Amino acid sequence: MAIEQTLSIIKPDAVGKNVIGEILSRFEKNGLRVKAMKMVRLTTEQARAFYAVHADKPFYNDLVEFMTSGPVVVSVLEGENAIAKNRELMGATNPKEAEAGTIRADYATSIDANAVHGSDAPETAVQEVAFFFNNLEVFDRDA
Ligand code: RTP
Ligand code: MG
Repeated sequence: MAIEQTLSIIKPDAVGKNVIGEILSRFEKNGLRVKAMKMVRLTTEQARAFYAVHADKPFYNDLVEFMTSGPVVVSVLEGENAIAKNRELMGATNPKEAEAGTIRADYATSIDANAVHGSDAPETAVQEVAFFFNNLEVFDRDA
């Protein structure tokens, strides 16, 4: 298994529910380390760019509106198989389908307000980390 980095976003609904710490704790308890972190409020332009891959989907405008509705916590998580591990901890996109004990099963409200984002592949992870952080903001493995 490879050591990977992945981008996590704690979405506005979860920040609003005051469960930032609960979610970060799940990452830490499951072998992921926080290597970079910040709280930001995305502009419409930034949210559109971040989710550009979904530009032709019917839910795109709602997604952009939701992601700009309040602050989010963006972090780089590192660990063995971090991309898949994070998505396993997140659970299915639709919280109604998310396995019990996953972040979305416990904290998501709906398919739109679904608590967290996680990169879905090595290429998107690299792109998404670079979208939010420069090299100086992502700390070394042992730091
Ligand atoms: P994410 O990108 O946020 O980690 O979520 P994901 O991979 O599980 O899901 P994805 O297909 O990439 O969709 C991105 C986000 O768009 C919203 N969505 N709404 N109404 C709908 O049918 C629908 N489908 C997706 C969700 O908020 C999803 O997280
Ligand atoms: Mg996705």
